[in-house]
Amino acid sequence: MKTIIEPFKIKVVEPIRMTTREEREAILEKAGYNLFLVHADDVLIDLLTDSGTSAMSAEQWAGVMRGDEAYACSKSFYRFRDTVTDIFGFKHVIPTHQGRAAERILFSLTCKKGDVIPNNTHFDTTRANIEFTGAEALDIPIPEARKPEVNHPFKGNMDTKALRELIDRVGAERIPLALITITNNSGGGQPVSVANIREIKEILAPHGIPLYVDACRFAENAYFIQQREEGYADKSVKEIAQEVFSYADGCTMSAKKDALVNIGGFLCTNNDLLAEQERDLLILTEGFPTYGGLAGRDLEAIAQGLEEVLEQDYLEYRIASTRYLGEHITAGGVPIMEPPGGHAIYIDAKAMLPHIPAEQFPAQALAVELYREAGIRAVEIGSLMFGKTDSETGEFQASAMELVRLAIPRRVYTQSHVDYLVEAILEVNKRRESIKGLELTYEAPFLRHFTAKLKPR
Ligand code: P70
Repeated sequence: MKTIIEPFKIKVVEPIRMTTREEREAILEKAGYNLFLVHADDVLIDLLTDSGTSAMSAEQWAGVMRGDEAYACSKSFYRFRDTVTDIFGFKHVIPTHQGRAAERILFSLTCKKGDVIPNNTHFDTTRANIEFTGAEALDIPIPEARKPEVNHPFKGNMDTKALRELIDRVGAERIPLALITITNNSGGGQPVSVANIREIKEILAPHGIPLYVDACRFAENAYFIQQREEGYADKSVKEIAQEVFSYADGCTMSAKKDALVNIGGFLCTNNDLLAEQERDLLILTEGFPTYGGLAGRDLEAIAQGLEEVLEQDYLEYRIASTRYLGEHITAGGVPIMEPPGGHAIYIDAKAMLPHIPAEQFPAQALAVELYREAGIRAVEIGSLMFGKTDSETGEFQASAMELVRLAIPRRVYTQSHVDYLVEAILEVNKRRESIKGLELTYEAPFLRHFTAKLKPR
């Protein structure tokens, strides 16, 4: 059979509700044209994020019932730890309430002012947590990564020449660690190849710089390797993931993505001394090291989710359904970040709305328009998220790209939902020339996109 189907049937359903255009207009105004501030009840199809929005399986819910809620050394912790160790292979596994808690603990112990932390591309909380320590978060993706229209099988790769130059320029002592984000979220959900990760490790090792993986979409990344990288077609995604992690010294993980759960994360390392310091900090702010701010039932659900996410049928369906959305909107003339990514399709708002300058947030304007048209909630990944106004010169620094990310929650929407999305996006594309820009009326000092208020120009 050629048709790729959802490899599950549906046991529990949740209603979704359509609003009228007039209602949505009022909702947008009240929310300051920031979709983070729109009530989920007022959203028909919610593509704000694939984080924490997965549908859990019957086995995961069974795990929730089995969760051992002992404060210390619960049975659920050992199931969680053993599953993580089996796939990720690191010596120490530290549970945290989500990815950014792992980031904060890792960076506050390793980074300081004057340091530089390279990555293919730092995502929002990773960049903010590094900058919060005074260190610099540096993006060095391959040049193709910044050109939406260019096709490349591993567009998430790091520019290894730039990594070598960085070490020569600033010296290894100012680089306490390097990161690689799989898949590259700010850059279109694009995968990183094994060859690239191996080369990064070879560059770092002689300088004693550890490599950490920002691992939240590791299974989708491993599937792309299996499909695209020479020599991996006959390996299982689990074997590929194990190989990827074998080149690293640790990882941060938001379990809200590829562990198919609604909350959770973890931090791993092979460094004994660092692990000890991490556990001390964990006790201070998150919880005892065998639960780290999670309930025993959450640890069970993560362990089960990590096994399910590596199933070949699941990944085949997952990547095909994302690609389906991408192919249908590009066939209708909508420019996207090519090729379609793993967890999301990214519309290239710079190309679609060339009449809106970066300082008027074209991708935010497009995200607002998709909500206005059809009750769809997407997220801006552009100058609202990553742009800055220099506090001294008042000069506006735009983000490299202006993207609208349509993130697909795992196992949640069906093909007819995607057909509805395609219709709505093509409808908005027809009248793209009439879409107007936005201006900021309020912004927080960091991670401004979460709470910003805007108004139409
Ligand atoms: C997303 C969410 C979270 C994330 C990530 C990478 C590569 C770490 C984290 C932090 C964040 C988000 C963005 C827009 C709307 C809603 C949510 N990414 N590293 O959707 O993990 O959230 O568990 O602290 O992508 O991409 P955590």
